[in-house]
Amino acid sequence: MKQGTRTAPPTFGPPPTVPGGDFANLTDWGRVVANDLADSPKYLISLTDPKQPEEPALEKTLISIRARGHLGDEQFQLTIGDTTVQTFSVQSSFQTFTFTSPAVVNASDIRIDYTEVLYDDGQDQNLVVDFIEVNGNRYESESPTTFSTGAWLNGSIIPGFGRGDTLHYSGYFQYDMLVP
Ligand SMILES: [Ca+2]
Repeated sequence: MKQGTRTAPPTFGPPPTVPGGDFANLTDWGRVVANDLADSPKYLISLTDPKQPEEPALEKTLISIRARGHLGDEQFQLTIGDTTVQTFSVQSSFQTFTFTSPAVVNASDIRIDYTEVLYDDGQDQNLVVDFIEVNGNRYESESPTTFSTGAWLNGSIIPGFGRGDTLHYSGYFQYDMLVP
């Protein structure tokens, strides 16, 4: 079967400028213009907030512990919240032990745990913690805001505040506590 005459594909030339001229392609031309406008950067609408939230600053906490043992073979654990983060071995003279937490830590979240206490044939292990520092702020173990559970005081071991800087029995120091 003989095919009919093909229509040439439309070409989009300049718009007609002469009234009464050939408007055959005006509709196509108008669509081209509309598409061009839509693609124009000045018509692009960003759906994202240009004010991106700032990256939170990296916070970390430097914790220092000044401690020694009576025998020099004692150990203690640094506990933050309810997580033991590191075990330290002390000597018989004071040393400063440090731990850097990648998070913000309040002094009251810090506990110095002393759990493995030996008393054998007069070999009396005791842990002495002079103080801790949290980002440079010092908290004394003997402070009335320090709670401890393993200090021998006045003939007995009773948990309480400001009971010295030595743990004679298994227990802990917790700092910067609200005194009831
Ligand atoms: Ca002290």
